[in-house]
Amino acid sequence: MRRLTLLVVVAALALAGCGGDDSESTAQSTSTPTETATATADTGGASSGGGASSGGGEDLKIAADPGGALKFDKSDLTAKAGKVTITMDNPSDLPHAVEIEGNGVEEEGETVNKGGKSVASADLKPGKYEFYCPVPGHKAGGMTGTLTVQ
Ligand SMILES: [Cu+2]
Repeated sequence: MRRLTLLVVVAALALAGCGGDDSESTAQSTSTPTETATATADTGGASSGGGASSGGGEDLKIAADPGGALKFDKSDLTAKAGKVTITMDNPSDLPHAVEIEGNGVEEEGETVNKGGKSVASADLKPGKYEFYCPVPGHKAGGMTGTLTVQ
């Protein structure tokens, strides 16, 4: 009986511990927009230069493979809901562009040659989107990735 009681106490303590963690993480995920914004800004802030400071949204930067491979330097992007802009640098000898597509959105940037920048911008709600190079054959060749909007 004593052992049982001990076990119960230990279990209760463990549960209490878990419960505390749970409510904390729940509070974080459902917290104020300010807190969420701060958390996301940490990942995007370094490259966006503070462009995402007001009204949500995010400025994202990617680049085509400089060696001419059919890929971007990133295959996963994350942004806050709002006006999301993807700017793609093209350091390769092939023409490339960037397009955002998904959930009824389709925004295609200009196709640019070496040294150019292709920009696609759209007002995005939370969800999963695709970004890819719309130059024929390039998406199929691997020039594609996932954009997650939170
Ligand atoms: Cu391309």
